[in-house]
Amino acid sequence: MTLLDPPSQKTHEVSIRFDWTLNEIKELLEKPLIELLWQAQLIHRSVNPEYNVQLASLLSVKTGGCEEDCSYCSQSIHNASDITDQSDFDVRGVLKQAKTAKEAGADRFCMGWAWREIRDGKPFESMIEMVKGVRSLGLEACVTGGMLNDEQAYRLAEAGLTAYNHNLDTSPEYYEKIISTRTFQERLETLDRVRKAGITICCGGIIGMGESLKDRASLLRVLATMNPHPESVPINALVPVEGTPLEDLKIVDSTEMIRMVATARILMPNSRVRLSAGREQLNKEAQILCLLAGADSIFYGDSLLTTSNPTVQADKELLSSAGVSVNWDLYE
Ligand code: SAM
Ligand code: DTB
Ligand code: SF4
Repeated sequence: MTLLDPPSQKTHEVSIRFDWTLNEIKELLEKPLIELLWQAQLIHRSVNPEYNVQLASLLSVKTGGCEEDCSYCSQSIHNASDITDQSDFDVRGVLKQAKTAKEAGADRFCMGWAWREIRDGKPFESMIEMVKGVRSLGLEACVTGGMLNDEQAYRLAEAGLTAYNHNLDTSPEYYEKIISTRTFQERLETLDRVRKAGITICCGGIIGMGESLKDRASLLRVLATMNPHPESVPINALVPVEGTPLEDLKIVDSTEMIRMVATARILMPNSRVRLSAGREQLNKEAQILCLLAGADSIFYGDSLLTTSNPTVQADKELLSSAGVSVNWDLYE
């Protein structure tokens, strides 16, 4: 081997564990950054040698008017944010947007519904048709719509839903400081129903809501002791929205996002770690460090649900300057 040869693709033996302790996770989060990055990279490079990044597009199908009181959220009726309630259960319109997202390069299409729980009837029937339609375009389909019951989970599975997004958001200990209208346990019960129906789980959280490092470790412990691990783990940085109780919180330091992503990669080697809300607050270099440390997916498209996201053009430049692998040929 010469110095010009590419490094070996398999650099590290990766073991999958479900018995992580709070102290072990805290120690990871507290490591000198350079050490943590190295440990995460060894694993990331081994499980994702081409640094493949999945592009997920996000659409808000039902916006605002939600009964939950999540203190970070612009869509809660308890908050004074400037969001107009809007629902568009027009299946054809949504599928048109999914097709456009696919043409722009996305391979997962996520649909958001600002609900405490999924409602049966016309909206649910349209959700089912949307899922079928997105799948028939050859895209992965993801829905996030609050709590659901067994039957709804089975019907979504039958329609071909790839993943259900249901975040735990923060630690069990800090949870009631952020949300009072539902419990952490209720969140876990929905995740259990999703798993039993055979749908993959997309579950992660938010940092920058005033939680401690121990809370971050505790959230990660709940995720990393699930067996199997959630297939997808979105890591969001709080986007402080005017009119919400968290509007005045300071934007989280970029190294905290890098630490969270790296630790999630170490704990859950085979999960997709999705660099989610708050990317506009990270500069190019910080995002590249996240991609290096373990992020293998981003939300791609000019907006998230009610807030903005880096532009498609900026992301194309970012991904190509990082040199990660995205199958652009499929789309251009
Ligand atoms: N109502 C559903 C639910 O809560 O599961 C689905 C929509 S909800 C907006 C999806 C996720 O977006 C939340 O669980 C939260 O993690 C994230 N989120 C919402 N507002 C955010 C904000 N201002 N900053 C960062 N993440 C946010
Ligand atoms: C997730 O964890 N983040 C996405 C997706 N899952 C649904 C949503 C981010 C929302 C950010 C705030 C907004 O745009 O309203
Ligand atoms: Fe409703 Fe979801 Fe927003 Fe909470 S995060 S207020 S459940 S839309």
